[in-house]
Amino acid sequence: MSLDSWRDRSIYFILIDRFWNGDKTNDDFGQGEFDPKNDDCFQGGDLKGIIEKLPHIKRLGFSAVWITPPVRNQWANPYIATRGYHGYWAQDFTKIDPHFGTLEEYRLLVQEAHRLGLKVIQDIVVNHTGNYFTVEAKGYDPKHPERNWKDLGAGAPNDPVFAMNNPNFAEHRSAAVYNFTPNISDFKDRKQTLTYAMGDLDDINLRSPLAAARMREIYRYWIEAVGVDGFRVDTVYYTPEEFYEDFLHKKSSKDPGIKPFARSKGVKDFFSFAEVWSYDYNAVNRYIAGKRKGVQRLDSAIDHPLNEALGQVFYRKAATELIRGPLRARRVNAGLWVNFLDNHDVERMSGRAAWPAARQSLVALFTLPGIPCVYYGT
Ligand SMILES: [Ca+2]
Ligand SMILES: [Ca+2]
Ligand SMILES: [Ca+2]
Repeated sequence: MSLDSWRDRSIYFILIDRFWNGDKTNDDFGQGEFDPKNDDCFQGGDLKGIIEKLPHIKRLGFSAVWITPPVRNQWANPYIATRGYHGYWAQDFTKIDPHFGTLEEYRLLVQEAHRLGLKVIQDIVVNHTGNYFTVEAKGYDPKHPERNWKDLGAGAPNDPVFAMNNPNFAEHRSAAVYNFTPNISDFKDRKQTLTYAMGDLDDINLRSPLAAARMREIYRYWIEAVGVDGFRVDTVYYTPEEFYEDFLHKKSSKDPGIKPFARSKGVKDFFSFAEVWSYDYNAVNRYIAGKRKGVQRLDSAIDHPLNEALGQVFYRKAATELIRGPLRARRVNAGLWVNFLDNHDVERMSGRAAWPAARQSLVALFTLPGIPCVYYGT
C-alpha cells in the first residue's frame, strides 16, 4: 500500500465546536453545557458549518482536513468546569454528538470534501473514555481495585463493551476492559503512563482482547458509515505500542484491522498518524515501526520535537541549527511526519510571535520535509 499521495498533501485542522456554526438549532441541549460567554463551554460549531466552509479551505490551498472526534461526548465531567466540547471524552464512540449534527451531515461532509479533492481525517481516541469512575490512590491494591473504585454518578459509556466499568461486578472484573487504576502521579513511571488514568479519564485496557476487538469494530464502523480517509490517534503515548499491530493491520475476514478493512472498501492509502507527546524520538519511533522486521504499527506522528524547535528558532531567536536534530531523528517514514506550529493543546502562535516571525515560521512549515498541518484560525 502506497502512502505517497499523502507526502504532498497539506492538512487543515479543525476543532469542530470552535470553527463555524452552520446550524443554530443544535447549539444548546439545556444541560448548562452551552455558553458563548464562557470558553469552557460548547460554542456552537458543527459539521454543517464545516461543509459550508470546505470551498474556503480548498481555496486556501489545503488538500486534507483533520477534524476533532465527532463522537458523542460526556458533556460534563464531574471533576472540572470544562465541558466535553472537544470530542476527547467519549460517551458513545459510535454516535455523532448532537451538538455537531447528524450521521447524514457527516456523510455529506466527506462526500463534499472528496468532490473538492480533500481527504478527511478523523481524530480518534483508544486510550480512554470520559470520566465515569475514579480509583482512589490511597491504599490502592492492584489485586483489589474494586475496594478503591468510586462511582462519580455520571452513568457509564453507552457501549456494549465499555459499559463494563464497575469492578464490583464479577463480569466486569473478568472482562477487564478497563485498567481500574488511580491517576498517574509519576509521569516517569512507564507502568503508570501506560495503565493509569490521565486526568482521571477512565483508562482502557487495550491488552484485553475484548477491548481491542471492540476498538477495531468501532473504528471500522466510521470507515464503513462515512468513508473517512485516515485517523489521527489521540494520547498514543499512554497506550501499548503493540496494540497498533492488530488494530491497524490484522488480517482476518471476520475481524480485520483498519487498513485491510479500508482496502476492502476501496481505500488503498488509508493514513494513520499518532499524537505521541514526547520529545524523545525513540519513544515516538516505537509506535511507528516495531523492532522486529516487518512489524507495522502507525504510519507516522505529529512532530512535537520539531514543533518545539521551530518555536525556539522563530519566536525565541534560537539558532536555526536547532532544527537539524529533529529532522535527523525521524527514522521511519520521514516524509509522512505531520509538522505543525500550533494546535489545540499548545498556545496559538499568534500569542507567541509577531507577524513577521509567524510568517517566517509558516514558510518553514511549508518547505520542511513532512506534511504541513495548519490549525484553523492561524
Ligand atoms: Ca451549531
Ligand atoms: Ca476516572
Ligand atoms: Ca492508557
